[in-house]
Amino acid sequence: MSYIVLWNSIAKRRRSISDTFYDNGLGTLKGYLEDKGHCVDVIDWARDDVFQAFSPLILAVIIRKFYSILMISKMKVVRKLLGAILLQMQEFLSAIQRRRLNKAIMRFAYELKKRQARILGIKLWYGDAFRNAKYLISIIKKIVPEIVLIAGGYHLTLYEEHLFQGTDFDLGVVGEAEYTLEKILNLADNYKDNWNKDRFLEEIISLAQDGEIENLLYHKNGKVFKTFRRPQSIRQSKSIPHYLIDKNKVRIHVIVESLGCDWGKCHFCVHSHFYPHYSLRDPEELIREIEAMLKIGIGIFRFAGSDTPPTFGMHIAEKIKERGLKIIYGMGSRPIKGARHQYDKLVTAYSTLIESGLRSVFMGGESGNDFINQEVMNKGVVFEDIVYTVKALRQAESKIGQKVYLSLALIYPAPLLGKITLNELRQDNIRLLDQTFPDSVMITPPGPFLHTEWYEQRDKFGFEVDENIIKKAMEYEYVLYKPPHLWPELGISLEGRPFKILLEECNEFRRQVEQELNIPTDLSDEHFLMFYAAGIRDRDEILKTKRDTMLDIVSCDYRLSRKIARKVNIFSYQLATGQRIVKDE
Ligand code: B12
Ligand code: SF4
Repeated sequence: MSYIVLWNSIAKRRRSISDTFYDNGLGTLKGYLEDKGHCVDVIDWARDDVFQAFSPLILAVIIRKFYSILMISKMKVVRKLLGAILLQMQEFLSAIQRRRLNKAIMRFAYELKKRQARILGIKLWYGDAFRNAKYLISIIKKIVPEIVLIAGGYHLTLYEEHLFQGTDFDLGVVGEAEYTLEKILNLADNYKDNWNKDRFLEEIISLAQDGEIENLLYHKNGKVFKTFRRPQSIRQSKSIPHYLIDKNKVRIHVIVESLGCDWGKCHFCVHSHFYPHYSLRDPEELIREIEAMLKIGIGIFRFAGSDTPPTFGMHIAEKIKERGLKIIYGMGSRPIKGARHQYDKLVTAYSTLIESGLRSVFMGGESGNDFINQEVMNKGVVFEDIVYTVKALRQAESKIGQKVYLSLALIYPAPLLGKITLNELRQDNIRLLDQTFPDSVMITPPGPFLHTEWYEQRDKFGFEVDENIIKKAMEYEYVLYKPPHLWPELGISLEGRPFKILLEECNEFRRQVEQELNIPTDLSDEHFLMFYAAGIRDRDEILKTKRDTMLDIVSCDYRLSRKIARKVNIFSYQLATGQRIVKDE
């Protein structure tokens, strides 16, 4: 039996109210490795109390007050003055957060030394979280150099060998890591009483060279190597995550019902790189996992798949109903090609899903223009498909008499290839929103990410990117609320417009959607799931809560987000156990 510590990298401030969900990836690794007899500690700082502890509450409350005045003030001078003061205060807050986070990292390194940890796995996320992970490993190299450092998670799977440039990781594991970590820990069993990091690493590398360890990234003689990627297969074999219930995490379990995407060809998307094949989980297995979560007091779920096709979802929903399980959940649902011709079938599928607990849906629409969706996005669906899929969802909603919250995602602006104007694209998007009237629109600016067609064929799509774009993108902190002129330069331009202009165009469209169409923006299906559980269900309340939680994020006074999380936890517990009172664990 070997011991591994898994640490979740975090940014020094929250990015969203859903940041504190249980991390199912780390939970899965813990579940799998513990079932194999190893010992796993998950250290996850993405918790309500930890985020708050990084920011002095008094300062955060003052910042919040100033922002709320700024939001309603009509006088230009007052706005300018407040803007300048807030900028200084944010910088001061940032410096304090940095100091506190660095101190916590230092304490963590000493704790690892005390525990005599030999293997540390780090789950990487983009931006500030990645910078913090790099700081942690630089400290560990000084304080406990005998620890083997292993990187993993989506950020590593996307950037692979690029992550070894400028970081000191010993190893990386791409994609599903349970099987690779198991091999590494089995090997560590032989070094229990005679730990020797160099010899241990040499043995791993030699096994990797013999093709015995899959999904591994390692370096030798200054070069980075990748081993064969194990095809994922989750039909029967995904482990049930092990969680330690903690009142500072949100009682929502992200459940793997599928991995990858059944389409997988959108030109802007990286998912087929994360998961090269599309695989579905056996609904019976899912039910087993749902029942295990209900036993520990979790009754709210989010399906992890990029897309849960309604027909597959219906099988799961039927099983949930058969077993009489009382849960609520959210999921991703791709618009259906030819939705108009299978309309009745779709209404039936969505109705069954709603009856079994579906309350929120994320749908990628991308745009309301067919040329853009086909030639630029390669979305595989057109305007009519999106409209009829949403209609079917809405009809199912009224048939069952239960509201489902829909987040529709659009990319704006987009490469136009000289075929249409930006104004035409915007008009078509508005037409789409008029006909679908989603509960929220998630609007993102275009980005040519590594491993996407937009990146591979950047000239064709009109993108220009700096030479060191990969390094920059890995650390770039995407902060929605910051005015575009304060964003650091990213080194991307589209059809001659630099990224800051793209951000301004994107913000301008957001304003139009909010003010002219009166549709909230940037609320995802996870937000709606939380709001629903916390009793925030009607439009006005949702709009108000969106504004107020945005103030939480901007000011780092997270009291409202924490209050919502507490309500979600009570709801989730009551749903799972049928008991009315929740204990404060
Ligand atoms: C559900 C979801 C969420 C949920 C829950 C996340 C969770 N894992 O608990 C919520 C809403 C909270 C969320 C938040 C965020 N998410 Co999210 N999320 C997803 C989604 C839809 C599914 C993730 C999932 O459950 N996968 C299945 C699990 C089992 O996989 P996994 O966590 O990756 O774990 C496996 C491997 O990665 C690996 N592994 C995991 N950890 C470690 C650690 C080590 C040491 C090793 C070796 C291996 C390893 O082994 C695991 C088991 O097989 C994906 C998109 C998609 N469809 O895949 C986006 C996605 C992962 N999210 C993304 C992002 C950016 C975020 C945020 C940073 C967004 C933000 N707020 O700014 C936050 C970060 C949250 C945090 N803790 O800091 C990106 C990641 C892109 C990138 N370059 O990193 C994705 C890919 C979406 C996208 N934009 O394309 N997310
Ligand atoms: S954007 Fe969605 S539908 Fe398109 S390939 Fe990615 S996950 Fe699949």
